[in-house]
Amino acid sequence: MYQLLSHNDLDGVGCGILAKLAFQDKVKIRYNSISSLDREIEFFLENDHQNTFLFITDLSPNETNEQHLNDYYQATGNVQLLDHHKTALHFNHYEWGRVLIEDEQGLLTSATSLFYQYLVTQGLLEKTEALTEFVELVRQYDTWEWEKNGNFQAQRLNALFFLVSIDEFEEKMLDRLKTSEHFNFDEFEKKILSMEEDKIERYIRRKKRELVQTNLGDFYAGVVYAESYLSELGNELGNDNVHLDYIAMINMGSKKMSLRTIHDHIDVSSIAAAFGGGGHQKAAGCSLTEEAYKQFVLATFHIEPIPEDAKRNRYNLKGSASGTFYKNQHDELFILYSKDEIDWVIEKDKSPLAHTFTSFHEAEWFLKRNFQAWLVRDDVFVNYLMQEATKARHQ
Ligand SMILES: [Mn+2]
Repeated sequence: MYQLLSHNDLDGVGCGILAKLAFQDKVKIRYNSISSLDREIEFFLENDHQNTFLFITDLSPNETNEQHLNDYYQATGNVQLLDHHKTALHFNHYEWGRVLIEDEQGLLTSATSLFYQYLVTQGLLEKTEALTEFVELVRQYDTWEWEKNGNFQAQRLNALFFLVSIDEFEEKMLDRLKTSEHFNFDEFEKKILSMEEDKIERYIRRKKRELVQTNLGDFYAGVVYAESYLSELGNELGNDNVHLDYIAMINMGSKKMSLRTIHDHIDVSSIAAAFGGGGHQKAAGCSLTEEAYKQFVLATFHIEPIPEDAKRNRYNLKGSASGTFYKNQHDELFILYSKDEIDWVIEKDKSPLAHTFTSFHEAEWFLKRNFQAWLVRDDVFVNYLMQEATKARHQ
């Protein structure tokens, strides 16, 4: 017999689907959240399944269970952990641990891609085209490579995963992977997926208006309350607010916090680790501990959301050397311009700041971090210019 303990996200369930294809009814599968895994491991070890081979994928146990699993491995040889999270790298010290973030070709891995490779290499599963395509979609979604590649099939697969129950998803996928030559969505799925995409877009648009900006330690963070579509939301908020180091999405109901960054130089897994959580460099999570609550909720509750930059301007445009207009909540007006296209200047209420910048982006980054200003709409910009012109005429 086999037992698989895996994560309850698409990548974790991808492992479950592979296990069912490889072992059929000889495998028992339990999907877990990060926090429920250790209970499951204890339960497994207490119930003494000496002949059961245990797989753990996409998640890592705590120190106590690490020790107990090693004892179990010494006694039976029946454990294999496969993961791709940076916070799990120490499991490579064990014969039964394999944690790989990047494969031999330099591609980021996912638990599903590692498990697929493992099962095929061990002769437990036969490689097929449909299966390889499915595993690749899961990998691209889990590592966010789909975005770079514009691979919306991967995003759609995850959307479908959230639209149906895990059981239903497993059943649909198993059926397709066993019978189809290639991995595709059917007409009905395409229809509901397009409805779902509209819904996600509306949700994200609403959440964009609720984002608050705060300075925490060395970092500037955007904080928002959210419980759905966290990957898409975190990514869009990050891309819309490149001046923020990371986005913290707080789910008050489950008392959990998800962190996302779009920046290569920020590691949100280390920020999550400070609150007892973990994850990847660009996506991590933790419980909303007392301390996290104080910093991210209590201290930010009074802060007004940052208005978004005006979207449909024709005149007040970013990067224009003659000047781009911004405003903040204290009604201060900022003009960002360059006299020589080399030095960029921020003018605050008509007097230039001492500090100059080497690019528009650097200047805007500084402005947004320190003054929480947003790009004003054309009408504000035009009114200002008209007032100035009137003043000049009367002088
Ligand atoms: Mn994963």
